[in-house]
Amino acid sequence: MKVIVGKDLLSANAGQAGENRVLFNNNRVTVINLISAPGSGKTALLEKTAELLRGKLKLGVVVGDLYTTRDAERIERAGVTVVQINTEGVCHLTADMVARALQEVSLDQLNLLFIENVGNLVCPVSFDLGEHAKVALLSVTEGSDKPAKYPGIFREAVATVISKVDLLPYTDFDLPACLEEIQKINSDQQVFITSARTGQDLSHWCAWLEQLAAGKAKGNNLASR
Ligand SMILES: Nc1nc2c(ncn2[C@@H]2O[C@H](COP(=O)(O)OP(=O)(O)O)[C@@H](O)[C@H]2O)c(=O)[nH]1
Ligand SMILES: [Mg+2]
Repeated sequence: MKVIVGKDLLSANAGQAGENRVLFNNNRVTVINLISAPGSGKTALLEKTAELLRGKLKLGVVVGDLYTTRDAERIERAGVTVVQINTEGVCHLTADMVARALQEVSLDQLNLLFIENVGNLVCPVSFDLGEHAKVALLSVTEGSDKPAKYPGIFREAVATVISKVDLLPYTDFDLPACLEEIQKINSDQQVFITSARTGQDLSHWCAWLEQLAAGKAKGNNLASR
């Protein structure tokens, strides 16, 4: 009997991730793996980002979801090329799933590709998809203790987007404590304090994306380009 242990799965994934990265680099497209808990506002952020970057960067999105195509339909309405991956219950995207989705994308037409990972703060962190940068997103309705409880994603991310700050007055989210915790885990990252509802800080977020796409902001794997 052949037993496949987690380590084998991860090394097979790393091989495909490397191939994805070569493809991204050859097409000069910068790729972000967006990771957060379900419902924290990934799709809402991408809808707004697509509006704000229209005419500035050519954007594409690969959306991972367990079953539905609802997010892809929302992002498509914002006028962006979208490919949906249904993982059929798997709690994270793999490099192989992304490679198949890429067959549907004209990478040479894009400057920036977002991969909206499956809503989960743990599993997606272990699976390199070939991206140049991981971005974490945390909404104020989730509680300010989440960076301390799930440090993996905040350690890996080059930027953290704190979302739904329009809801701050209705929560017990301790923003200074949360920022301090993120700083303790990874002092070398950008933090954006945003609302997709009011547009707060989205201009800074989009300016940073433009810099990242131009190779002027730091990514996890941009040096390899
Ligand atoms: N008030 C408020 N609601 C938001 C914001 N961003 C997202 N939402 C809402 O939060 C819910 C989940 O958002 P969605 O983008 O689907 O989250 P995802 O599962 O991470 O992609 C939706 O009802 C959104 O309208 C925000 O900045 N402020
Ligand atoms: Mg979504």
